[in-house]
Amino acid sequence: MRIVKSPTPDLFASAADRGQRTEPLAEGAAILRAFAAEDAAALMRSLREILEAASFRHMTTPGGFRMSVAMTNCGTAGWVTDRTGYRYDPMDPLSGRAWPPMPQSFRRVAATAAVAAGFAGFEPDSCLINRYDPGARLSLHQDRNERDYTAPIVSVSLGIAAVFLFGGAKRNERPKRVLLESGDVVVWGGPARLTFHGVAPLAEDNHPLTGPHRINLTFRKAL
Ligand code: MD3
Ligand code: FE
Repeated sequence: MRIVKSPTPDLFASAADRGQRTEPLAEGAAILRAFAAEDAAALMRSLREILEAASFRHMTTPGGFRMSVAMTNCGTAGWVTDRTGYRYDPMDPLSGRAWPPMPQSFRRVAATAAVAAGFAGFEPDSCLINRYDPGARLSLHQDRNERDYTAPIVSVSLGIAAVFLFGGAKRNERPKRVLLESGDVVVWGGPARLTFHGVAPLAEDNHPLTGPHRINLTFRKAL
């Protein structure tokens, strides 16, 4: 086969041509290794602006427990939990104002990752931003507060690596453990959309981008 050099290789080359490492996890779920590595610093700059309007806070579960993961949101609606339950709320309960808009840098990484994983046309209206401090964890759960399960969820990991727990359709299935490093992107859709998942307690470490923290962005079509 004759190799013809394209004038704009990065824009039109397939993920495989760009050297993208894609690891299938299950039907409908894939890890795009280092997909967001080059965007990581720009994503963190955008995050700092979001935090000026909507800072990280530890929310309370309906059962009354303080979550070890600190959270905030951007976009048309944000995921929140309090004693009354879980929901997507157009208003930040802490400020009484709308959540900050989703930055262009966030939109672009979510849309391009979705395309790379086979989900064209993904337009998230919500981004839940999780901050893990040393020891913070997320127990096995399903994401089921979104209106439409046909849209995928795109997750971007930044900073300290964490062990992601990937379970099955039922809570009692023993989860697979997968290390997610800074810049890794995971896309979940189709038959994997409602799988149980969680994050093991974060190790004490230091990362040039985030210091002692892990940041995770999850892009959702909530409304
Ligand atoms: C698999 N966050 O915010 S992201 C969450 O790393 C959440 O902060 C984790 O679970 C984190 O709800 C994992 C990856 C992820 C997100 C949603 C999923 C995996 C998923 C929904 C269904 C199946
Ligand atoms: Fe989740």
